Parts: sequence; C-alpha cells; structure tokens
Amino acid sequence: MILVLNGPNLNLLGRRQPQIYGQQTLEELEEQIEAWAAELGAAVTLRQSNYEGQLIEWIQQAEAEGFSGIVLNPGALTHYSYALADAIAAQSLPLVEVHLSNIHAREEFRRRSVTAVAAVGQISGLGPLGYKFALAYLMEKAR
Ligand code: CA2
Repeated sequence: MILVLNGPNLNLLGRRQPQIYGQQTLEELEEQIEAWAAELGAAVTLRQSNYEGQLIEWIQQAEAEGFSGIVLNPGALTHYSYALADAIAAQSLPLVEVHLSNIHAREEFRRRSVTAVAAVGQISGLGPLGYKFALAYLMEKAR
C-alpha cells in the first residue's frame, strides 16, 4: 500500500498556470494515478493538504497505517521546510519526491530542495508521469 501526498496549492492544478503545471485538475491527476496504480498492481491512498503540520502527521503515521512507501510532492515546502525534511528523515519508509515542473529550470529559489536530502530520490519535470515512475520504483522496492 502506497501513500501519495500532495502539498500546498496542488489543489489549484488545472485552474491557473497551465503552461507550467498542465491542464489537469488535482481530481483528474488523482484518477490518473489510481489508473496507473491499478496497472502496476499497487494499492494507493491519495491525500492533499495545504497545511505543513497535516503533511508531517501523515508522514509520521504512514508506517503504523501499514504503508510500504510514500510519494510526496511537497509543493513550495520543498524549498524551505526543515520540519518536513525532519519528518521524512525520522521515518523509515522509502519516500520519493515528485515535482510536476522542472524545479531546476525555473526561479532560483525553486532549485533547492531541503526535503530531497531525506528522500530516496527525486523526480522533477516529467509532469504527472513522475508519480507513475515513483509508484513503479516503490512497487519494485517492496517486492
Ligand atoms: O512542480 C511542482 O510539482 C511543484 O512542487 C509545485 C508547487 C511549487 O511551489 C514547487 O516549486 C514545484 C506549486 C503547486 C501548484 O501551484 C499552483 C499554483 C497556481 C495554479 C496551479 C498550481
């Protein structure tokens, strides 16, 4: 069972900045992820929050909830949340950080991820497919 978490502002997908984040709404993205999960034989739970503390609690509880891995798009928390980085480092599940956009090809402040240091890896710039590849990795890892 894999936990897919989306952070702040990802609920706005499809409504603004489609040139950066695509046309898909969060609901459509989640349906797409569920379809990929079914193809990969993965059970997924999808959650989104605009609150740092909520994301931290979900990450802290993930192991006790029976998840085997986490896919996380931390939104802009990526660039400054040491609290989220600590929560990732404090747990033992493999966590893959995903970004829809290429964070290295945008504003300077987006180039740094303080959360990726605690992740097993990061996928950035591949759009929604990043979630699929992260799921595929975590499925392989859990075998
Ligand atoms: O590329 C990504 O997936 C990001 O994690 C998305 C975050 C951004 O802060 C990160 O630097 C990169 C933003 C979430 C979406 O924000 C929107 C804002 C307006 C309209 C649609 C989405």
